[in-house]
Amino acid sequence: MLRNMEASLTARDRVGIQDFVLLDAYMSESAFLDNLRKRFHENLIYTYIGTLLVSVNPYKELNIYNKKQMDTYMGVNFFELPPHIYALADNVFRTMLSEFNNHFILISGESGAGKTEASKKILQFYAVSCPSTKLLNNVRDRLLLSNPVLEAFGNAKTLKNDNSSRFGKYMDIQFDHQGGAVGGHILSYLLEKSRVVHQNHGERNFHIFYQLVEGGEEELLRWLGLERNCQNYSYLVQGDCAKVSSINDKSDWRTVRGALSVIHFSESDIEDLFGIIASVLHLGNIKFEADVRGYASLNNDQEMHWLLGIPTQVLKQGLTHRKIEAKTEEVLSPFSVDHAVYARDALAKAIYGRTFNWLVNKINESLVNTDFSRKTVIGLLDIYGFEVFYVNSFEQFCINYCNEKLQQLFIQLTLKSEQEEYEMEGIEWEPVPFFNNKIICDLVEEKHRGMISLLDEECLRPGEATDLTFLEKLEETIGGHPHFVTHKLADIKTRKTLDRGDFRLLHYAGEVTYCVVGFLDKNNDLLYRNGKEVISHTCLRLPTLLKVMRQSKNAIIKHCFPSSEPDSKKRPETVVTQFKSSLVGLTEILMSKEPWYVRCIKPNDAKQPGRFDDVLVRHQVKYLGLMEHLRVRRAGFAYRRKYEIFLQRYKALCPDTWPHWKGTAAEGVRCLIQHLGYKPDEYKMGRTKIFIRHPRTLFATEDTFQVCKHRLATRIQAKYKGY
Ligand code: AD9
Ligand code: MG
Repeated sequence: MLRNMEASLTARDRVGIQDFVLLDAYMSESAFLDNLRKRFHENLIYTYIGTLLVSVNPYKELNIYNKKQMDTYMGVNFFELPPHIYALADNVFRTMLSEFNNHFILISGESGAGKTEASKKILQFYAVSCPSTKLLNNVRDRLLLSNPVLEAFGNAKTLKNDNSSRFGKYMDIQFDHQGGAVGGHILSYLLEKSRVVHQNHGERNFHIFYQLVEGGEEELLRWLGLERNCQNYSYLVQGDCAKVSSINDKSDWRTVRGALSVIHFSESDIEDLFGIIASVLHLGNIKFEADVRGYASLNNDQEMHWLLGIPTQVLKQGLTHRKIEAKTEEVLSPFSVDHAVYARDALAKAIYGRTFNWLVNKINESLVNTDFSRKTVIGLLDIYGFEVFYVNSFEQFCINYCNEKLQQLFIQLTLKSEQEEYEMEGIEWEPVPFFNNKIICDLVEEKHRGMISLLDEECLRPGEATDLTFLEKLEETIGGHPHFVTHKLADIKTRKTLDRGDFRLLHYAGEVTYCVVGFLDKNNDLLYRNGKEVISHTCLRLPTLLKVMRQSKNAIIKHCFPSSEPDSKKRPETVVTQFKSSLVGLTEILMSKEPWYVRCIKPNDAKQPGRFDDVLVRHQVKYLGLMEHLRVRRAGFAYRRKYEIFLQRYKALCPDTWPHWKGTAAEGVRCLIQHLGYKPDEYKMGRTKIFIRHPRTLFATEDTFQVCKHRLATRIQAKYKGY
């Protein structure tokens, strides 16, 4: 027995422990990091903190995601096998089936940490592990194939991640009472539309553009008037990296093209869809020059004739003029070159953004479940991670605000559930203090004084407000807030200076400096322009273009620009306010379900395998709240198990409970632990569970169990040798 224990201790030394709750020095961040590093170098990328799964991106293919592994994890108790994303997926699934309630898995971590990959692995696991019939298989295939399609249209190469999600995604998988996947529904959040017309150096536009140009069939490209060369398209080359070694646009095109057919896109849908993608590329190539009066005129209308089936003259006019309604007539007022470029880009973004929403709806139609019997769901939340770039803009502000909200939810739910469990089980405990990021959420979203309200207010001051007046307003109203910094107080608050047009937020995950340029414009969106150059928003709204789009022969465009849409009278909600409301909706969805967590960690910034950057990882461990989570798990009792499960596993260790215990499970457990010699302060008996204070106690029991199992197996082998 001693030798066995020694062997298991040596193994533990090498590969670390698989559940942080069992870590002796659980208060020490260094010990936490040591364990994570040890495991990472052994290709053990998963570690638990109780039922929370920590995952470190290996940046290389590991042979741990296959059918054999899935089979291994199917139906096995959570802690009985090494940590794995499949174990979590299986546990959620079985809990859902046995308790017949709804669950969600929140996958979080910064950009490139592995959230999207994790969500795909979970989906794949369900696709294989769920019961299968012809009907169910159809749903399964559509669920799986919605992924490459959405990634093609919603993901892009950024400096942080070659396949970065540029939209948030929440997917419900619906199960019948036998666990068959019968349907699904996807909610998408705030696509980063500005990428359509502008990419920073080293970044790309959305994958689909490159896939079409690189992989599209000759005939298709000819029909779309496209050449097989990304360099020819202005919207594809701004980041100067159309080709990326880790991305194969050609084969991705084939996958997407095949997937669209499976998800029930008709041939005419597909034609219309790629007509739109091509038209955005052509739109980007339209150049303007100043005519003799200084007004914009198209210097090249070669591409115009086919664009979305809109008469050339109408489109040309829409891009270079706005109609002003006078008392009795409409007057055409010409644009400057600058404004025409703006109108062109605004149109490209609007077309792409609306088409993306159409795509999500279309996928949802194919996932609709027609069986109205009661279902349970598992929701998967894979949303853009916390981002800090060299220059951070409105998009990063929204993304990081979203991450603040999710962190807040995590805090509420982990504290809440822990507290509730002790309460329900009738056990006393001492709450652990957390850094509560509510203060930052409030700073952003508080009514009247919050940043969102202030931004919206500025967007309502046509002709007067600019990005800089917005910044001034922030300074005036929230300048004294401990998490907000502008150049005036930068030296004092963060000991780092700031440019005049910047502000800094001290997020829960670290400091981010935002450049205020473009905030008003991006927040207004919807073919508006903010009046930075002395012109008011109202006169720069582009209702003319909306009307132009309604003349399109393309069915998707017709759908996306309906004639019922208000074009001038009612002002639509701003982007950030819409986003805020959608996050409120998301929080409500999540709060009504049982939570599970995958916390993803990025081991290095170079996207390289085998590199574990201590400083970078330590920072993530800190802001993901992993130490606090661990402390909460350990504060009261490190382990808790249902009496039935505990008894089932360890009953062989006591002659009174083996092989069958006649009384209740709780009585059986009491008898068992008395036999094992647990001291009274080492455990507590709750209403349905046993709570064990120190992991060492459980460890010892587990080791004894292993020895006993080994002895039993040897005895059985010896017995049957003679046969
Ligand atoms: V972002 O917020 O969308 O920018 P994610 O989603 O967190 O980000 P993603 O899942 O896209 O990151 O992972 C980034 C890259 O890391 C992937 O493209 C893979 O190349 C790599 N990766 C991530 N997880 C794994 C894994 N479990 N095994 C192998 C992985 N490679
Ligand atoms: Mg992602």
